[in-house]
Amino acid sequence: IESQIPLESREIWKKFARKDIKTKEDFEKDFVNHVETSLARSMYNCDNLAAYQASSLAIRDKLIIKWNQTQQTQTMLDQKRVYYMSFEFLMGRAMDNAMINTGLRTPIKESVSELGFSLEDLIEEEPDISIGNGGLGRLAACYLDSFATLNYAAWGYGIRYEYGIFSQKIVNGYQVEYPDYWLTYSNPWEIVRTEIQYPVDFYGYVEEVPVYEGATEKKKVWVGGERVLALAYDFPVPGYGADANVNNLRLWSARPTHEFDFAKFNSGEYQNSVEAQQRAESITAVLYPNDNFDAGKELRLKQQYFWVAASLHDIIRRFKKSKRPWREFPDQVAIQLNDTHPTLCIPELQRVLVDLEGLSWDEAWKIVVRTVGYTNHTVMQEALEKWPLTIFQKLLPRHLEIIYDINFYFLQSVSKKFPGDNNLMTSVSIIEESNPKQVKMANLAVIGSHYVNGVAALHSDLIKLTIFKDLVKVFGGDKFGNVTNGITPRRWLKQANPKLAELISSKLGGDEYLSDLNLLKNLEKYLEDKEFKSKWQEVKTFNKTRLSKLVKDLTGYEIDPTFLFDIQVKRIHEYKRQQMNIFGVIYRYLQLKSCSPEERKKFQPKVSIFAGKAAPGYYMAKRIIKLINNVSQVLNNDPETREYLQCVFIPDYNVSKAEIIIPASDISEHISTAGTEASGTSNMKFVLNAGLLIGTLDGATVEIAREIGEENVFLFGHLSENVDKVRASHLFDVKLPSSLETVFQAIDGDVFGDSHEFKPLLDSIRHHSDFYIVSDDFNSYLEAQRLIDETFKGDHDIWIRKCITSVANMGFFSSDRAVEEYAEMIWNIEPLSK
Ligand code: NBG
Repeated sequence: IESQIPLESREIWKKFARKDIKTKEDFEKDFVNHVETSLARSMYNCDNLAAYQASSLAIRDKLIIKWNQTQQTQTMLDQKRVYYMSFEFLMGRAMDNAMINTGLRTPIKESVSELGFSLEDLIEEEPDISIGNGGLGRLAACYLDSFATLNYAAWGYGIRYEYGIFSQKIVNGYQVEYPDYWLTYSNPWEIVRTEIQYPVDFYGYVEEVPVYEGATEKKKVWVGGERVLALAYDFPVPGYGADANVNNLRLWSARPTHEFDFAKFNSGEYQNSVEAQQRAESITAVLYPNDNFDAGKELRLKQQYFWVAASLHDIIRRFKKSKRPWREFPDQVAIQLNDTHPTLCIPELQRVLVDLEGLSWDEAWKIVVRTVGYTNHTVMQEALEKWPLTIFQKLLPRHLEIIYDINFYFLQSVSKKFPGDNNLMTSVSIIEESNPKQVKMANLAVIGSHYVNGVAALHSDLIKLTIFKDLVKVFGGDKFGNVTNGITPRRWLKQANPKLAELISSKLGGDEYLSDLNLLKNLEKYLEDKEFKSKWQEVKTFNKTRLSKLVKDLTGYEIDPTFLFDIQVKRIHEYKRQQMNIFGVIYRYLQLKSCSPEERKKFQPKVSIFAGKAAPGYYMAKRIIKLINNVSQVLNNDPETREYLQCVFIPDYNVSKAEIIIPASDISEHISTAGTEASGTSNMKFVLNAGLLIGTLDGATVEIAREIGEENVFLFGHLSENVDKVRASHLFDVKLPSSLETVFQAIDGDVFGDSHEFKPLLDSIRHHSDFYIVSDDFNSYLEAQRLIDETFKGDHDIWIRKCITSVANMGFFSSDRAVEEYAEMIWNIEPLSK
């Protein structure tokens, strides 16, 4: 590696090279140092916040040393690199994870205590890094953990939103949104790279210029109309294990260029000229709070281009250092599109290669396609990104032309292969001839990449039969495949559930299973081990008690850890059917009310726990939250029934709350209309934490049932292949089962507050054709619930065996396995040799 430092000076550098933290003393020294200098505080003036910050800075220093080594190794080996482009990263908290992954948690805990603090308190000081909406953003975070752990040269690229997903408060049962300004106390985990800034242009026009000075032949170039700077912030991502890599997550922040518009400046419009520049920063100000829904706002397209342009600039700069010819670009670079949000990578790379680097169209296009892979995360129409041509034309005029050309050449090849098939042409075209005309980003992503994958087996089959049916005709089925999602056992077992991890380690003789999750299989040997099983139960009770405390703190309700904990936590969405869950709760309540005190005793006591955010503009989802809260109020205050049934809504669901909630479940609900949930990943987290599932055969739940045995999952509901037929059967007239009828009558009768508030919710089922087939699945759902009660109440040993068997067979769902599949099948890379 090149160095500017003269040979004779290097000895000094080496002598004073920063040493790694190895002992408690190393940490304590760094801690005090950071309190006194970085934070300008002292032992007389150090609260928990300062102690958290000093600890983080000390740990971050350690990560940076490894990070530097990793980057040097990667540069030296000069192997292919992967760039994971994700518009969202739901990282959660960093400190606990960094301590666990580096193996320093125990010594640091002791050090912190010697220094006069409690580690648990310090961990609580850290705000979540919540720059994502839900599963898609958390998946990206799990993959980063696996990239580093498995030693891949793989970076994440995203946006450093100043406001993450809003924080949710519940006021009178309604969701109220508050801004999540997570940078209030600065962020000790990021390193601002003031030396890495790239200009990004928007608007302007396309001009024809000579291919070289004086030439008659012309080429098109874009003349941007507004310029902002993209400034890099780096987040070190530590792999698990003492020697693991520390990789990078690079997030871009928008800044003004500080170049005044001199025309304005001189005409006395100084104020306007500066103000326009300051607006630059709004580009990365806020994350759009929609999950699985496309709102099509211009600022969002601006965010997407800003991020894509900066990232590609960075990637290309790194590639150019190796002085290789362009055709080797795909051998050195793999770009993975996490959903269609970064699809502009395709026209932008084509633009750079053709307009700026002078490659021919065909040469460039081959490079683009070989470089890019696309992961699809939804089949739902309302979530597919489409941009009106008018917005595109204004913001990115040259990119639109390039997209037209891509489409032109593509359709030409289609018409050669399928002459006269106009329907096919319309369906595969990148441009939708609607009013207004739109760019279909998913089609562009498929056409411009060499491989397309879905995120669970069922979903990957479905996209081939639905949204990409015609593109499969054109490209053949081999371009489409599956990589089932995974989760990192470091965060979702060791960090979230330390007691269970400890128990497992004690039986498996160490922590190796955390980096080779298939080793969990050995737990099956202990199915007959009474002592093990009773410890297993103790862990569950501990986790349920831990959650009860959180519930008390956040809602004021006291829930009883001996109850069955039935949990549904995820974004609130009609397709995820929280409404069906709450109708089930109401049904149970009405049953309890209608029977004698003696009969009531036969019921399995249960608490239904909900959490999740609704997109601020999603009316129905907000009604569902209100209904849950109203039901909760009635149930928890009813002296006749509350010993048997309670209900709580935990506000402001996020990653750090998930770490407490998930290990406490007996049952969790994954009850989407079959065929709508692409994968789901909390289903994996719940099972790994020794809870059972109630679910439809949807997304990855299908594969979970395959791995752990169908007898260990409470399955119900119509299968995805029948959903269309079922829907069609009640297009005009929905017949409610009497169970649901009873529930609706109670709601209509104001038992849970003013029924007007819930009318739209009920009407969408009884009068508006029940798109999510709640009425059709309801009885089967109740039956599955009945079976759960019976099993839980019965011989508890059977329940525990089910849980142990399930955990033992979860190896497949490690994000390590998922990432290895991407590496082999799509990126063609090997882990770095150390
Ligand atoms: C979501 C799906 C989930 C899936 C995650 C991660 C989008 C567009 N899709 O089912 O709804 O688990 O992606 O793949 O957010």
